[in-house]
Amino acid sequence: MKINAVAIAPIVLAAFLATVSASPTDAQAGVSGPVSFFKVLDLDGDGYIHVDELVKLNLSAKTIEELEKADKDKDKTISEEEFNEFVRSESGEALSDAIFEEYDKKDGEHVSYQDIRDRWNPDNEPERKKMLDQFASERDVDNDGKISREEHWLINYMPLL
Ligand SMILES: [Ca+2]
Ligand SMILES: [Ca+2]
Ligand SMILES: [Ca+2]
Repeated sequence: MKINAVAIAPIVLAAFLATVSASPTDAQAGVSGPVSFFKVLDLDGDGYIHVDELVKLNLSAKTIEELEKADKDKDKTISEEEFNEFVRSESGEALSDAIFEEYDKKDGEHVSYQDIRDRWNPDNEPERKKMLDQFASERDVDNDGKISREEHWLINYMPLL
């Protein structure tokens, strides 16, 4: 499915920016945000996405294939810089789609916060659960309690992430 960024961007972007700028106290309270996809995929938090992390997250071959394209210097790891550059390129949409397909979506088009918490937390860590809740709520720009494909994709496009 192709998403027309120009058509949806002004509405979703405005809502997203309102969400982000509405919580200036989060930083002072020690909540580091926003939570990027990179943070979700970098399980051990060392600043690089390694193949063993992708295996642990049980990603599909399709998603791994899309992710490998981000490894520009071919050193078998994806740095945050490589990842960010890639998700904002033309190829970022295909990657976002592949990741979106990782979820078991009940209606085929939306994921719930619970889906996100379950999908990216292989060791069921409480800290990670919190991070994933934040990750989900940052993406739910229309506040309907679920993440649409458009919300899921557009966030990767944000220059501030
Ligand atoms: Ca890592
Ligand atoms: Ca690399
Ligand atoms: Ca939503």
